[in-house]
Amino acid sequence: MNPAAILKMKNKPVMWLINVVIVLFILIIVYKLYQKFKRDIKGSIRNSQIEHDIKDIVNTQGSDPGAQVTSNVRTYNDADYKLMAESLFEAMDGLGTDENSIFTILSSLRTKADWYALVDAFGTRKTSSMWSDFEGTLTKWLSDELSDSEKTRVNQILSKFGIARI
Ligand SMILES: [Ca+2]
Repeated sequence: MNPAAILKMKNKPVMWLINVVIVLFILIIVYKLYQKFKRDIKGSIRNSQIEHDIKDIVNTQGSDPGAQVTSNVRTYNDADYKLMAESLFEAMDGLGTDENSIFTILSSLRTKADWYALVDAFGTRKTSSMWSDFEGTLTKWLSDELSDSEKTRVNQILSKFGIARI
């Protein structure tokens, strides 16, 4: 056997291992992308349901815009804040941002207590994106997702409750 042939045989397991690693790597990427795709589809279905529910909440409970509500009173129930928080998260998590949903939800708040209840319901959330491990409160999420002019708009909405800027 000539030296070149021996070298070739010696290199074979190494090449084989490299190939296995490459194939595994590709499989992991494909699996990750598939998971993300599945999550996005589920998210958008849930999103439209939530949007519908939010409209219901706003329509049924927002029927008396002239009513003067004290700032320390929550004007929604816990399930509503949860739904709003979920909807805000869906609007911000992943690629892009659904600014209109954000403005709609924030505009539906009526008191300072509503805002704090929403912040509580949101808690601290971690992005589901595989490219980032961003984590934060509602305020942190909003200031991360929105442009300067959008932040100004949010601050205008929140300023009527005397809430510090996001
Ligand atoms: Ca986003």
